[in-house]
Amino acid sequence: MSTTAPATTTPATTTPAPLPVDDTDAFGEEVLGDPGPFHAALRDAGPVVHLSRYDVYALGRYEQVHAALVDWQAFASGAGVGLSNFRREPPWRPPSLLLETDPPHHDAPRVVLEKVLSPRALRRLREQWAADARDLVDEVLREEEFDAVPAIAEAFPLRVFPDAVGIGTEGREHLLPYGDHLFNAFGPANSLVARGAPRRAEHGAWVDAQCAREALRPGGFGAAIWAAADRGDITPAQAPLVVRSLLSAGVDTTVQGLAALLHAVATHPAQWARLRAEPRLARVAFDEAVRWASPVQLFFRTATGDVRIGGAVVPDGEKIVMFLGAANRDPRRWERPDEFDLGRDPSGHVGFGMGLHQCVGQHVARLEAESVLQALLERVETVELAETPRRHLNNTMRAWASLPLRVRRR
Ligand code: PQP
Repeated sequence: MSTTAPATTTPATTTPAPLPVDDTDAFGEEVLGDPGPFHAALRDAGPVVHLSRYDVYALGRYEQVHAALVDWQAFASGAGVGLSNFRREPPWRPPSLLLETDPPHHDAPRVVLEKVLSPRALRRLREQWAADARDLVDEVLREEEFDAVPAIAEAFPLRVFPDAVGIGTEGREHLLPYGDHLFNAFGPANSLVARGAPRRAEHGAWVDAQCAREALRPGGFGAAIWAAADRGDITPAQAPLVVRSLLSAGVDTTVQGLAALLHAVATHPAQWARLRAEPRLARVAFDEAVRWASPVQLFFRTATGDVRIGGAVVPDGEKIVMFLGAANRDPRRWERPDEFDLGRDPSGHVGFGMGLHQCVGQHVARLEAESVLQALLERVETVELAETPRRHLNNTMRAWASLPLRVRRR
């Protein structure tokens, strides 16, 4: 089957360019702990590289990652957006109606969720979340030193998001491990996946139970999804899976987005000072942190035909991994890409993806981040690392386990 040619393809008549090969374990502890050198090697090797260890094709340059993200016809999501190819092996859970589908099936759930999570729909949460952030930060700032991962990055999303969805208060401790396993499961079946496997059924059963109409309080995102089913915008059979997407996508991602932002400001005192002087930069600060850290490091697609990328050919049905974190630091696209800099325009980064599947929850993430950052800016003069921070390894997320901070109050 032929595909619509993105701008980066070459005419089908030319001989395919030789494909660089890299045998690095892209999901080994060394790369997960410090992906920068691997990403640089990938970008420099060429527009597309064969990762021999997993027999997949890798994109590390901004141009090709962007082109793949916006070309959903050639780069499909329906066979899964992890390493596992749903055409060849069964998925570990029923596929997501948002993430792991293509048009036309993708579109109705997407339109519903777009409306439920739109900036307009979130306006009613702004005041409450600002107050919640001030309360949390006041509590945390009773100490001069604290671990910002549990104290802020985890505490804030867990305080506001499950309530916004409208689930009950019992069992919320399942949310983070469920998400951690989900994001590991987009990678290979390595020790990180093995570690999560024993409890995944338990976490999954709890999450699934929260998706029923009866489990969701009126007024929340979950009830709004069921209301869309009542209107016929989606089917009643789709509603629980759309709610599951919220619970899958909405916690670990924002936890690590907040952690990335806190790590960025704690290690860039001049940028913190600039934010203090110009609090309107809070929005740019979060986007620049998402570009700089890329909490979601990668997603896969599946070639829907022989797809030409920069002169090479990826065969039909093969998996392609898009290294969002590498694209977000590609010197071909960004000046001084490794610097966290509030002076740049980070828009166009692919940390939230791009195109049809671009993060539908990004307004929620931005509102959470701005609420927390605002509360901190009002109260904190200086912020720095108190100790060396510690990574949490995950196959697809760039995450912190611990971020010890020292602050001076204003
Ligand atoms: C990064 C949807 C989106 C959000 C799902 C699902 C899971 C994760 C994510 C990834 N996601 N930001 O299950 O529908």
